[in-house]
Amino acid sequence: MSSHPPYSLAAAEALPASLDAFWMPFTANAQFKAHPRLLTAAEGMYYRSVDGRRILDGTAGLWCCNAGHARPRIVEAIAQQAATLDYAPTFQMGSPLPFVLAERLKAIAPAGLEHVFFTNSGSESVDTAMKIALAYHRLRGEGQRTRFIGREKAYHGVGFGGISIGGLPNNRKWFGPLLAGTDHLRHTLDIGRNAFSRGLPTHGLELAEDLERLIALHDASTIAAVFVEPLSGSAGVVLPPAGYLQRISEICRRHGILLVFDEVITGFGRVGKAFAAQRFGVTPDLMTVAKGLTNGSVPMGAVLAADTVHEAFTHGPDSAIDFFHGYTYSGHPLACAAALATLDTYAEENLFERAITLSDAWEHAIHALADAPNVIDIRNFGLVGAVELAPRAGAPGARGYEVLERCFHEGNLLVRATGDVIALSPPLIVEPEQITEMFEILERVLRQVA
Ligand code: PXG
Ligand code: PLP
Repeated sequence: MSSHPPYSLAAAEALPASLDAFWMPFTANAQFKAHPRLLTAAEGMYYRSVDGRRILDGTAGLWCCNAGHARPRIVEAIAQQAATLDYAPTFQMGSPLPFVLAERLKAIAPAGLEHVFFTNSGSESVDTAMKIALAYHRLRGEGQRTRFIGREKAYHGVGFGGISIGGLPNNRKWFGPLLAGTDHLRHTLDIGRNAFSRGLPTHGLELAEDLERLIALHDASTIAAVFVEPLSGSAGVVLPPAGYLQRISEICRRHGILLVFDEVITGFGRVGKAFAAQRFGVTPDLMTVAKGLTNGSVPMGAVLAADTVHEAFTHGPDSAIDFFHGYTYSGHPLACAAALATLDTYAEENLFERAITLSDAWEHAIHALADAPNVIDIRNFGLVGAVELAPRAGAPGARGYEVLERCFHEGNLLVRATGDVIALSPPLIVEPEQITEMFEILERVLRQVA
């Protein structure tokens, strides 16, 4: 007999006997386990903590619960689907829901993005998009196009491909030589010229010309694809200067280079349209998504591919496998059910528009923190915001972390801290009064933190 009790809801709501064995991702494990922050339940805009407090969710979990928590349609869809078809293979087999979901995604995607490859996360979506790009060029007789261009400060997940094109030094330096043949555009964060911009920064369009420099260096004929986040979240919210994405797109087109938008954070209403591509009026060749696809409820990601890209894969005999790639859980029935119910919820409640409807209130509330202690920049776009703090001398990140801790324990507010940048990205169901409340709490905390 095991001394471990069976699963029960009570176990999911109680402080575990030991925190030892779970090796937590992207976490200072020792620090966390000495002072844990455990969430045990969630509904709407609020989490509940293990000590019974109601915590206002300022971050939609990790940028994923765009419709808020425990939404009835989604809960019901997952439960019904689990009891009906728990799993079905998608290699040389199928089940209905991935086909239905792919059509739904095509219907809300930018025109031309007509084919959907399912993954289980943003990281897998990025890996998948890189492989589609390489195979696409090879199928068209341009197999020498193997180079990928990413960007400084970019986050493209944690696979070897994603960290190779990514631009966060801590995520790269531990892991050896990475994927060969990558290069990086300069990032677009320029606090010197753009501090406290409301919405997109006006300075920095010329940074798009950095792509011409890399093309001149490597020659276009060696470059498979350029990956960019329309706005980067993980790096501490870095916005594209006005016109920048259009310019990157023009340069890619002119040189036969595929443009990939990594919309893992920006997808599903975060910036006021289904996808940032639509908000910015730029259509990429490939788009990676995850997170908000299922409202965070069941892991799932996808790559949306332009018909022009997919078409290159269709010339073999009918009996030939067209793409040697896939995951055991590509198109998992539970994830598909969750995604379909999520898209229903987004549509019924017009949630994609709310990031525009609420953006004046959001912008006003976040910029009211400009005079709080140590604030050196404030950035906002859609329902995304960041308050950047000056680092403490010799202790980068310490001030940001203290703000996160105090917001959680004293303010009952969940925020993200990336170094000394406090990021907010609430569920799109947020009410104007909750926006006001969030920034009142944050301001109070900022005034307490030296
Ligand atoms: N691309 C982008 C643009 C992302 O933001 C990924 C890929 C990877 O997705 P997965 O599902 O493999 O984690 C992401 C994920 C943060 C934070 O604090 C951001 C992410 C994940 C965790 C934390 O900003 N983004
Ligand atoms: N490792 C082994 C030994 C496997 O058999 C498989 C899949 O069959 C994998 C890894 C890949 O797992 P997944 O398809 O969940 O990514």
